[in-house]
Amino acid sequence: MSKESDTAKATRQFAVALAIVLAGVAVGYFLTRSHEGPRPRNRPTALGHDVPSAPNTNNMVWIPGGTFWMGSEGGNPDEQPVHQVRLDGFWIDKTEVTNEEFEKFVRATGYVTVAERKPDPKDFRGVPSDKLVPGAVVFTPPPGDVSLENHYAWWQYMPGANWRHPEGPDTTIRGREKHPVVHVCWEDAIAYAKWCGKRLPSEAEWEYAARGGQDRQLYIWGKEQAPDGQWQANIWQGKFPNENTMADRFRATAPVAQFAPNGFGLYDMAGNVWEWCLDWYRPDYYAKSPAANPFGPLDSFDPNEPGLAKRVMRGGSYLCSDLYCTGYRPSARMKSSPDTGLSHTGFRCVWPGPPPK
Ligand SMILES: [Ca+2]
Ligand SMILES: [Ca+2]
Repeated sequence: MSKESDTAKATRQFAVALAIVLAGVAVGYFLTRSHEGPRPRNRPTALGHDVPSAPNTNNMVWIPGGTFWMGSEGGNPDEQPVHQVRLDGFWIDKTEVTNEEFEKFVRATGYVTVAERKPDPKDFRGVPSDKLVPGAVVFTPPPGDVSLENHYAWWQYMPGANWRHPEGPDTTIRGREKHPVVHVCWEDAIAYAKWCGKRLPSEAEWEYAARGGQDRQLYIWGKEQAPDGQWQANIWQGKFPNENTMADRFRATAPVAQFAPNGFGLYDMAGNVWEWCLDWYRPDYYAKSPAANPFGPLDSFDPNEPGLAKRVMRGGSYLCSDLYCTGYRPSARMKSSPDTGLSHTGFRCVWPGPPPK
């Protein structure tokens, strides 16, 4: 499956390293693989936070409890085994959290996202402090064809990029108020969710909600990718990563809710931006998952980067090309380091009941 976000933390570290290389300090590529270093990143921790008090449910949908088949027989190994999961009912946001909504949170609390903070020297030992500048990793299409094996060819660390300035200091979210907020890491998403009395969805809740009552379907809208030639989600058409035909009308993020909702009335459960889930990521979890209300394993393991703990992300993004990534399938799993925000990653929240009167 996609390596689009698989190495998100590596990308961030690589990008910082790149800035340093450019400054003449030859630490280069080594940093991208030095995760086993100083940081105790793989510790089990509590799931998140307390069950919230009643939030505003105006922009939420009640998902009745039930059972569904989680995973995909035809998908990647980490989507198997397909197993039946039973869930209690819950409320979930109809859309991804928008810039406008996130701005309300920041105005009310003064919260500063991780991408806006100076990187902690403890995480980047050997790097001169003056080279550790706040910033974020931005999708930057290369001018020509590149190997799809080399994701560094299209991710670039941009000093000054963050949720307010998605493509760098000279860019703005003005005019993008209804777009999903991006460059928010898992920790930022948790802070937002707490503030509004919600939490992040478990991975099982997310997949159940995404399927919209259409059990065991390849896409959230059914079996066909583009029925009657109509794209059903904001993904990528054309030759990734340097040719974007925009057949779905959108080059990058789209305002939320530009495509038909799924069977539960939820928008952009496929594409637009990846969405953080509560769970730690392990590729073998489905073989051990409890049958009812699973909340993921107690620790994380990614065989590609064993020293780096990762949380689950779901749903794919505007960068999902069929050449490279089919992460917009409802069963597809992705993972990233919880302190990494990216220009194609956001979130939505849930609230575990009670049901509407
Ligand atoms: Ca698109
Ligand atoms: Ca999405």
